[in-house]
Amino acid sequence: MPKSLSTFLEECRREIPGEVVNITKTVDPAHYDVTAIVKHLGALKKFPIAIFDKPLNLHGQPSEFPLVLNCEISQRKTQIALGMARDLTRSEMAEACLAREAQPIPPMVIDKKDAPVKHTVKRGADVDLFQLPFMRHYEMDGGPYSTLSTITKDRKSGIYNCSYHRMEIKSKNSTALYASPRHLWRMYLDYEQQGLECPVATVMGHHPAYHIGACYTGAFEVSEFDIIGGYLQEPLRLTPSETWGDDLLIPADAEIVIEGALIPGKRVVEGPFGEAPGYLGPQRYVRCVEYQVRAINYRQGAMYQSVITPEGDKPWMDLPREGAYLRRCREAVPGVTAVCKLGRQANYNIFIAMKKMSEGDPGRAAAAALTFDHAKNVFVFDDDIDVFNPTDVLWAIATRVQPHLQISITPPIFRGNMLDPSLADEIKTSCMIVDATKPLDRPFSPVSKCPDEAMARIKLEEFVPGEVLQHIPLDRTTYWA
Ligand SMILES: Cc1cc2nc3c(=O)[nH]c(=O)nc-3n(C[C@H](O)[C@H](O)[C@H](O)COP(=O)(O)O)c2cc1C
Ligand SMILES: [Mn+2]
Repeated sequence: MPKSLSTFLEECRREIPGEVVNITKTVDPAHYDVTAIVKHLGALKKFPIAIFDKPLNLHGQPSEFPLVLNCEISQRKTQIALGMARDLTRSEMAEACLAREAQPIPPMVIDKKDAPVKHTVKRGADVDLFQLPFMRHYEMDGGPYSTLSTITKDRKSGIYNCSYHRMEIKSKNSTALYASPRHLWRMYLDYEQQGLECPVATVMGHHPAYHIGACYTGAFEVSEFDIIGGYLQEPLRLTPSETWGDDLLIPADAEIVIEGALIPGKRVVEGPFGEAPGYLGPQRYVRCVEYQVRAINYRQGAMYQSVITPEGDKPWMDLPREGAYLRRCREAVPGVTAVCKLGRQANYNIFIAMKKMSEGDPGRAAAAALTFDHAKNVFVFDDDIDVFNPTDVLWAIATRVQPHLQISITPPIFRGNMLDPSLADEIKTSCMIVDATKPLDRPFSPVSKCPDEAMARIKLEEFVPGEVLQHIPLDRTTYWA
């Protein structure tokens, strides 16, 4: 059976039954009920897949579409989503993502009559986005938003692109889509310069491997449906759209796909919007385009998916990017063993671990990180430091760094991220490199430890019997909650 959100949920119900929770009480996603529930759960460090069976739609009436959140969160769920063994470490998972990208699988086209997403098709005057359970995510959001992956196609080469874009729901058949100056924007401009509408579709629910694959950031010329096939480990099934027929294919096994056109020569004000870095992003009209929705396709029993999570949006969707950093840093310095880029603490911060073979290696790896994505502060550690553990990271910064020797600050010459509220310039940023590795060229105190011989010789259970041990409570003191 082709992979879909339902096949993923079934697998999770089997593998991690405690982590799939149906919430049967009515909720109003457009008035923060869902945000509050997800935040309350997050405060308890609980991140179950939450299926809201009875959300209200934007008419304030019961929606026919359940709302599903938190599929792309936690290591175990990501392993299930990507069909990876449960004993893989996070670095191994990031590397496995790179391997998938290196082995893309081309999509296959199926007839509309065989496509589950064509079970119901609403066109023209029947299009009503207000029937969907869209969320207002954060206080002061300009309206209900959806932040799922959007499909466009290059006019000249026919290459498909998938990228995420915030879109504010403006009316029953229009949204305002915001695009950074990347691939979708380049494709849109090419249509706009010809005075043409840009064909577009947005996938509002699919197997999480689709969502993770759609985060791929690579060369313009790469067909991202092939990359998504690599992540799914099967050909992505596509079918013609209503608006553009064979000229714009849409995923046949998605839950809901909206489609239509990005209008040339028009900009729409949207925002503010609570953005992924954890701050309210500004209202904009630059690169905010009108998205006219001309058809909605959905499968029988379709579910609508949202990707907001309680600890910053999309943590595990960044896994492919963590892999991309690992590859780049390792190309610069072969001794690099791990890179942490995923999680709220690692947004604009990059943590690199390495077996340092020469002085200068940390600077080289840090420079490789700074030429990619949105790296701003790069911290480099020896490989005994677990870069995914904030206590380890801060211990090394405290004890292995002489600030006047090991901290370098660049002039503000790098392109930063417009969502970084600390920017003092419109887009440019300074960067910092903290070399927290031990020096090779002068003596350095060894880390104190119990001799390996003693650890192996002394068996704890011979001194503290199991029945005593099991009654000693776990110390729940946490410094980093
Ligand atoms: C949940 C989520 C929301 C995002 N929102 C936006 C957005 O509003 N605008 C934007 O330009 N990029 C946004 N991004 C980032 C890009 O869409 C993403 O990096 C994309 O996959 C890059 O595609 P491209 O390299 O093909 O342009 C978002 C990413 C995610 C995961
Ligand atoms: Mn792209």
